[in-house]
Amino acid sequence: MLDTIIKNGLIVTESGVLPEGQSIGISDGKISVIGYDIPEGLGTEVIDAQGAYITPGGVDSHVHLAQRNAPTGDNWEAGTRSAVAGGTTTVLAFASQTKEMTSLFPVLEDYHEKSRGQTYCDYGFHFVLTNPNESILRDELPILAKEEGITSVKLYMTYELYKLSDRQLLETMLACRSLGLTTMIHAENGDMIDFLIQGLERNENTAPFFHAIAGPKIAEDEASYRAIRLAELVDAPVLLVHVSSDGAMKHIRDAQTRLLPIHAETCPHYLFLLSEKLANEEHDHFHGAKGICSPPLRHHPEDLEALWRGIANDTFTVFSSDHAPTKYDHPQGKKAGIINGIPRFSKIPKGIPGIETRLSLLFSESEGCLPKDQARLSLARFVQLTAGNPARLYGLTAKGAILPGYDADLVIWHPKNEGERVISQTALHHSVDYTPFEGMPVKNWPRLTILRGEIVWNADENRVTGVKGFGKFIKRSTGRVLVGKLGGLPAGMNEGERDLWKPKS
Ligand code: DUC
Ligand code: ZN
Ligand code: ZN
Ligand code: ZN
Repeated sequence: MLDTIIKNGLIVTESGVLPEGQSIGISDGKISVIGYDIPEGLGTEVIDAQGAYITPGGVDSHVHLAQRNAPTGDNWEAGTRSAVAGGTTTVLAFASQTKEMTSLFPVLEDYHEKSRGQTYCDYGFHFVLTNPNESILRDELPILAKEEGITSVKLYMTYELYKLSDRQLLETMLACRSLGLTTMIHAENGDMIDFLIQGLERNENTAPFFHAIAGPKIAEDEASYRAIRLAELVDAPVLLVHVSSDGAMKHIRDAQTRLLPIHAETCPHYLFLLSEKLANEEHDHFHGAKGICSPPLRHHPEDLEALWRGIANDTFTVFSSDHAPTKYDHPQGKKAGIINGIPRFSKIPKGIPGIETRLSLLFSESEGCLPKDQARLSLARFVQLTAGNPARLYGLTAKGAILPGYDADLVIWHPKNEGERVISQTALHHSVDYTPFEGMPVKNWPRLTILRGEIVWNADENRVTGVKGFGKFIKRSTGRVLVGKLGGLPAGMNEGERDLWKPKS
């Protein structure tokens, strides 16, 4: 017997909207049937979607929760509460190694301890590797992948405490490639940025706005190009995270045209916000700290337009929030960047909240809210970017699609025009004290968020109806390469030349 039937909805898949009149039948938390005239049992709960769109629960594959370097940020409870209130049912967050840790297992235990029993949505971890020593690459990663369900890592090319050399990037990418892991890369040239910070500070240009000058597009372009060529040498699939520049996008596009397995992510702030946010306006100029993220917000409307083209033309594989919240009005939050009464942009924690607003912002620009000729993307592309692709790329095999056998993770939107609202901090569910999207109108908002068949957010009641602890840790499979293909030869190498240097397995 079915536990739940959802009727009168327009079901959206990656191939488009299914013909009208079909229902979704759910049993034991899974989608068991999709079709016309599904019979109800005696105890079947019926949900009326009221003619609105139904999309897969959002998969947000880039969020920062309970991070040691963000003491005022969201813990798992607040972050995942905010996630479900915005239609996201699965998040992937970062378990970060610090340089002095020579094994990843204590880090893993620490992240499990902090999250266990604390979440409103399902979740998994990526590992940030800052010290990828031989035993981690050779002995630990295989165990993490096969037994612990951690099938992706993030590597940094900037920040003293995080960045890896090109040599370390190559060795890590190669190890990950042989295990089928996805390598995420934060591509900014750390030396360029440090050099600029030093020069700006020497000239007393230390207000928040100068953060955007210290992280110019050229620093992202250069590192993105380098990351791509490094990946090409070792034939590794990678994903460039939080891409914000048209130059980086062009390198990615060129690589994709050459059928290299180069994936890319962008985030809401790079589509909607400009560096003028940092110059601020409101009452004192330190408010610009609210818009500090890395890479920085860009200067011109054309920068936003370029990224929207990447959304439309498939350059981007996933659309994530990069939810990296830090309280504004707190001495360990953004205000840690005021030193002896003087704002110092380089000391302001980097990152902005956005887990709850991600889906609505993008949905508002889609054919779900706008006529075809005004929309930035189709509904199918919306589903692909926010759920289908991140689920496949990161090995979430039961997530990201409305198909029989998949988890019944769904968003039921408001029927036309009934979901409009203006984004406001007062309505959000994170624990930080602002949203950088304050005052922005959205055309729709999730009316119901459903996780494994349970309603966890109900906008009609204006409350999170899920319970803390219902979210489960997901052991992921290895992900799929979604762009290009493996097995290509690096430019300039002949068949067989790779055998001369490749480790024998
Ligand atoms: N990288 C992220 O992924 N998020 C916030 C800041 C950063 O450098
Ligand atoms: Zn990053
Ligand atoms: Zn103020
Ligand atoms: Zn991030």
